[in-house]
Amino acid sequence: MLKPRLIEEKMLILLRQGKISKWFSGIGQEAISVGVTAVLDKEEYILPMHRNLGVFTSRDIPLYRLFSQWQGKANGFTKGRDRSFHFGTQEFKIVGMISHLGPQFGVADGIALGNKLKKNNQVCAVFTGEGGTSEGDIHEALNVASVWQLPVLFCVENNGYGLSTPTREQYFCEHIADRGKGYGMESHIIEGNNIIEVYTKLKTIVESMRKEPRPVLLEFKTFRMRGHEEASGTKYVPQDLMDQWAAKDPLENYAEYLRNANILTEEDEVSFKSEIVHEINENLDIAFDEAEIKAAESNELNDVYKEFVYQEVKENNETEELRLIDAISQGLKQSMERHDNLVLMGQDIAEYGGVFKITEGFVEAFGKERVRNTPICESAIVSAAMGLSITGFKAMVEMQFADFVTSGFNPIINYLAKSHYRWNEKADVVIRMPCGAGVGAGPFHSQTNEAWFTHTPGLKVVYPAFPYDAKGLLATSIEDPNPVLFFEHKALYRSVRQQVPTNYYTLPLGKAALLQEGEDVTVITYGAGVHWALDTLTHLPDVKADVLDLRTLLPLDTDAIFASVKKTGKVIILQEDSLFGGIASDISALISENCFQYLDAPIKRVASLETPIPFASQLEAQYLPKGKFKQQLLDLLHY
Ligand SMILES: Cc1ncc(C[n+]2csc(CCOP(=O)(O)OP(=O)(O)O)c2C)c(N)n1
Repeated sequence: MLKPRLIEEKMLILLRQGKISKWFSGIGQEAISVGVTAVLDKEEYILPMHRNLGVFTSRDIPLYRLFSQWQGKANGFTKGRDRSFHFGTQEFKIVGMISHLGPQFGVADGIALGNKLKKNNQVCAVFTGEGGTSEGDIHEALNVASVWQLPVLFCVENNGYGLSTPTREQYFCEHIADRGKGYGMESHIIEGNNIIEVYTKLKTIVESMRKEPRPVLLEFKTFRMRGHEEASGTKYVPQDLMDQWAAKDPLENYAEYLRNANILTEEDEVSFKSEIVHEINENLDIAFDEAEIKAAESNELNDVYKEFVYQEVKENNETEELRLIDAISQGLKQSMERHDNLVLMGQDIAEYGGVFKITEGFVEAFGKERVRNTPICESAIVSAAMGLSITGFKAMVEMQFADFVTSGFNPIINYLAKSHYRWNEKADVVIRMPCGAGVGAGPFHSQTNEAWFTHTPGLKVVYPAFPYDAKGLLATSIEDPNPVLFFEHKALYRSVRQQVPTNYYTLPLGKAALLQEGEDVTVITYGAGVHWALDTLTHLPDVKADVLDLRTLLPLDTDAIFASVKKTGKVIILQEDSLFGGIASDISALISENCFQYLDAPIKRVASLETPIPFASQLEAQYLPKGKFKQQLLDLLHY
């Protein structure tokens, strides 16, 4: 406890000197971080927040590495890409926070699930403040942990304020621990400023959790003695409250206890302090002497994705006719056979087989541990997939409908997509997205929302149009350790058939398919658009078109696009999504920047109306671009 306290005191001085950028203080809360960490084994994961310096020091991270991290230097943990405690390290089994707080609980669920599947009897601990407990992600994760009986120690540090918001404006029950009952979860209130209580209570709880895996909710009563971060101050905190809690300082009280018990002498105290101060100064010198990070674009770009060397697995000669849905199901099944660390999660995917029946029969083949029904909680499940990946599993999450991904948006964008860039940690997760209109399903079961993800570096986006592609691309998406959004068009599930190899085979991501060749015009499309384009062209036998099925949107096969445009000089891009901000716009911009001199006409984009997707079939048909495509194509050819 003394070490984080002395580090903080030093940091407050450096902050005033402008030598570090920001400081979130845990002064007065050290007993919680230190006590929890002391109870866990070093192999057990801890997921701390912004006031848990004691977790990092108790795991014996060399201090110069922490100091470098805070100064944005290379000896830190993020190559200068993220600040303060926003980092993880597999070496020390710490998974640091993202600013959004809540997803940490779901990630802890995933780590605990990994531990449970490995039957290693490990417990993991995750932290949040009482403010964070108001987030939906937290409620979802607590519920999942309870339903799955995951061995997570959920540590809520109730320190009186969330930024300036007092507890009375944050929640309306007496104790946060009372919520345990609602989740069917054991919970305890712990005097967070008393290291002996923290340690002894936790020791009993953790030992019992290792024997009998289950989640436990802990509310640590404590107080935030300084501002939310240093600059914001504590003017809104009544002085008597400050005084009351100052008298409960965990360090002072423990020191006094040790003195009274004749364990700690004055000389000990002096020598402990000087030893630590010496260690701090020595390590600070190392960090200050370290060179500043040099900016190099290629370094940054190279770390967005984990390197993945595509391994071609060849198809055999035996084929069978499959619908798109069967090909996906078969591909997924063969991936389950190939990767015994692959875990599937989704609503109703177990005995029921999923709403589209893609996983029908999977429970019988692979068991309920690997084919997991989830509660309705997309955020916690996506976060749990991240946690599984951290413990060496592969995870596939089935969105019941792609539309519902909005409820899991935060961890996809902020956790999965950014982890490798931030702290070199892969997110070995595939999210399957049954998407698309044309099935009379209205605004919330029809969207094709790939553009929300193609905009986000760190994600891959795959969007096959045929059974053969879908099977091979799904296999590769699962092999790839990076997070992949895998779009499956519902209207194609049962309407498109193809001869598909029966064995497990892979296809490379980032390669478009030239479906037919012609000199007049290039048609660029994907998903249902491919079928609309091919269908339109069968009615225009005189039009000689290159039809390029993109198959993968991120990475995008710009070589194939440019080669075709350079050949034909005319290009039309057909996308099912509404126009503005869709990928057709970016493809158009890329073509105009790279192939302008080859163009014989303006680039055309054809897309859906700028409205939500309507239900009634006449309205939906008007919304979708299929009807407009033919005329737009003819206009382009006559330009
Ligand atoms: C989703 C989200 N909303 C708002 C914030 C801004 N924010 C960061 S920490 C914080 C207060 C957190 O309070 P609490 O969870 O009680 O933890 P404490 O800071 O008191 O330790 C707020 C509002 C954020 N980081 N993320």
